[in-house]
Amino acid sequence: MAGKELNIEELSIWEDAKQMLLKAKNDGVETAWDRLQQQAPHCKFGESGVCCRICTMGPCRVSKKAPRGVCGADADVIVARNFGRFIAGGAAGHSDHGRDCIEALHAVAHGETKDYTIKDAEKLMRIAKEVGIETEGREPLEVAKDLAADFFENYGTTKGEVSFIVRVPEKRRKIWDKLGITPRGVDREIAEMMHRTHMGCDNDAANTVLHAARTSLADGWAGSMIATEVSDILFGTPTPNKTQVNLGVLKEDHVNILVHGHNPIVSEKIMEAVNDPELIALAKEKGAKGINLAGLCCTGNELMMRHGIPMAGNHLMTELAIVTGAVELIVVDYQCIMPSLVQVGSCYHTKMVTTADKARFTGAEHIKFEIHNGMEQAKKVVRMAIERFPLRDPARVKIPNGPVEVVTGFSNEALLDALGGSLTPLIDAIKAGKIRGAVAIVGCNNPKYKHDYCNLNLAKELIKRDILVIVTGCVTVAAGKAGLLVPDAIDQAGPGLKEICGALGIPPVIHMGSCVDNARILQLCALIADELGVDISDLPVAASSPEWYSEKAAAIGTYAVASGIYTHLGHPPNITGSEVVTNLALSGLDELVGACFLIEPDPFKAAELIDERIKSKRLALGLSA
Ligand code: BF8
Ligand code: SF4
Repeated sequence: MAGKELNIEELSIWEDAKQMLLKAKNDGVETAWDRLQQQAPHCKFGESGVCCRICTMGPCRVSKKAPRGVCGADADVIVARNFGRFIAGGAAGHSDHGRDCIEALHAVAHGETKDYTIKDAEKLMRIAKEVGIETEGREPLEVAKDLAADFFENYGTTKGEVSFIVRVPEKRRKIWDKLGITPRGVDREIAEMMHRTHMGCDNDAANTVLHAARTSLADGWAGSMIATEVSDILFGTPTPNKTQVNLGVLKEDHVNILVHGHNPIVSEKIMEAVNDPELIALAKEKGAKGINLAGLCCTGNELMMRHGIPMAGNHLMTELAIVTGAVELIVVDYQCIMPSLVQVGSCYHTKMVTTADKARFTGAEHIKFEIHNGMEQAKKVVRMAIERFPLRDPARVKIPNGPVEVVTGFSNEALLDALGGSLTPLIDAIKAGKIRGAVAIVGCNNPKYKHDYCNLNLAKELIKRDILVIVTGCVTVAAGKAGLLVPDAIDQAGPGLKEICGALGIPPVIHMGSCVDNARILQLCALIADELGVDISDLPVAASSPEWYSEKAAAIGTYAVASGIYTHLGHPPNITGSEVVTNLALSGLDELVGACFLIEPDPFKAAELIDERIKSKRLALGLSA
């Protein structure tokens, strides 16, 4: 390890993380924090977005001394192109995940698999009707065929606009139409982004940024939204349930299996396989008391939302979960899986299994999951985990104590149920100023921050101010570990929020799922805007990703802004080398789409600034501040 010794106290706010960081150090295991130190200081050209590698006349890095690349592109063009491709990467991730879900729905509808079924036929019919498919007197499987076909069309170009455009408030649609950013199709916008950013195409930074917005909208209102809705149809729409979070959910006397990644197509089958009586008997034969399944990151969020499977941790806990020495196997699909997990696993007895051809890791075992063999493959994986239990070295096992209770499962359907069937109580509470607004805190960890410090403190500050917080993605575990995801947390909320959440029996911080589930939040905002007869940008709402790291998080932030939601980020994307792009992000977009980005690393200051924005929106609606 290069550089000065890391001060563990400074790396994370959590006891379980700190214990494992110490153990990692003693066990000689390298973590993301060590590698961050090796990478620092970061290249300033890359950081500000002015390094271009788009053609072989370069690479070019522009500066005051050399303000244009070989082709003549200036900093604005280079930054906009890099940003556009960054957004395309994120949109591709969420949306390709969505496509995998449609493939499963298609296979179920056409009788090509017995491993997956339709768990929520009511939702299937409801969604089909919403996007204009005939449902009267038809069998669910017949409707599912049409719905899968319709959703596949959202990826191509023949429709001219994505199916869930029907959910977008009228005023918002007009804004998009006027700017020419109504999303036509997922693949079309992503491919066009790649085309525009080839040398010699879109050389107007603002124009490129607008297409980045369009690309992100195809993610939010199509790719991610489809992933969420199809997952609900196939695996059930979440309803409130209780479970636990942090590394203490691992069990010393059980075979421990972790699921990591994003698509429930894999994790759902693993969950079923760990309940297989034959496999449980085998685990006992090998000396374990049973099989324990826990989630990491977004696929963990999916299982937690729908089935109350406990979560071991978020992004920066993935390496540390293996450092417990108690994990027999980690099974992954795709996205946000650090390649280092293979190396960390090899320091213990932990096997890493990959399941998707598009996300293979050298050194991991590949067990390919397909729609027709998901169950068989899941059993293989679980059996492999059990076989490894005798290899565990008890002397190297340390599981931090004390998992924390959480309540999860707040789909929009469940939220409506909790509200007694209509949005009216929520809207009345907003009008009365008891709930002053709502903020979705979403996304990641990033070792550049003290782990979860910003995620947690922003959530705490907001609920104190009677602002309802909704969490998705890795922020969920932060909120959960701090005890904010239980009804008792109303004691930490302001008086109005405390009263309303207390009466409804819900926590002041509501878990709405994984990162694709941010689409649920878009839908909720649209429903509230429609109810009030206003645009989404008129609502006293905001989004935030304090510790974000990924292309996907940037795509989410961009579609939130393009949908009219003011969005806070702890740090900017790599755009600061361009005045045009930076000004657009921080203010120009406000005039164009009614929302912009706020960059603020300090969670307390961010809370203040978000609160200011919420105040101004409330006043504009004729409500008290
Ligand atoms: O999609 S919050 S670290 S796991 S990118 Fe990744 Fe960020 Fe976690 Fe899920 Ni979302
Ligand atoms: Fe350089 Fe232009 Fe090529 Fe980029 S596209 S590498 S700026 S010559």
